[in-house]
Amino acid sequence: MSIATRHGLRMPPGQRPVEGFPRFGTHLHHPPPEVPVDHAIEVGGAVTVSVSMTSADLAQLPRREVRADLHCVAGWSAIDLRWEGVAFETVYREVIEPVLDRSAPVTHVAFAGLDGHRSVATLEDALAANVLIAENLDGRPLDADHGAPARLVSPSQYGFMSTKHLSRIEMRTAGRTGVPRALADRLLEEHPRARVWEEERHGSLPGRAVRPIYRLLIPPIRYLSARGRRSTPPE
Ligand SMILES: Nc1nc2c(c(=O)[nH]1)N[C@H]1C(S)=C(S)[C@@H](COP(=O)(O)O)O[C@H]1N2
Ligand SMILES: [Mo]
Repeated sequence: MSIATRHGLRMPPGQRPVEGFPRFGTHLHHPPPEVPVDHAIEVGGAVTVSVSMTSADLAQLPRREVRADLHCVAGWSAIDLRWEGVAFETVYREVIEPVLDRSAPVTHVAFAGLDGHRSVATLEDALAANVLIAENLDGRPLDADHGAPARLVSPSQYGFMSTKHLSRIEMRTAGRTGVPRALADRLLEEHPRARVWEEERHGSLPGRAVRPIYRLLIPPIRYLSARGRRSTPPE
């Protein structure tokens, strides 16, 4: 039985399963970034004092495991990944809320990676029970291809929300602002919620309508991310 048949019933609209878990993060088409020895996740934005979280700090918090598929907006899905780390909700309650600047309501959270990738989620979506700051995948520490040393994992949203190599969490009083000007930005305009079961694939066009455009991106992304891989791909 093919994995498409085995998983057909639980696939979100317009998604197809892939074998294994390819590296699809291709920000700026570079190999994965080097992680500084003193790496920490900075918490900034609408906070009264910025906080720096090392892996030792994360280790003090209760752990959570999330078993889920990861759905790239281009249309492929990696099936049955087992992530382990700390729920973002836990980090929010324990670390962020005590220092939150309450002079204006915080509505969004931005997650930035060491490679410059940045995702912006509503605070409500980020606080969903299955959103994790993951440090382990399938029982092993994250490798460079999949976001070492820690990444966001938000399985109910398209993959671009799941920022790898997480280096900064920014509390915000607004979402993404400004109108995209470059043609590429307008073609690939991100939906502010990006929920996979609602097929929120695009900011202003119906998800179904943009499926073929996004699908065209799969071969070039595969090529670029394979070129940038840190580990050797299997033959
Ligand atoms: N830092 C960083 N995070 C990222 C990306 C990236 O390029 N850089 N790509 C995003 C996209 S579009 C997807 S689909 C997933 C893919 O995760 P993977 O590279 O572990 O397969 O990572 C997301 N997180
Ligand atoms: Mo993606």
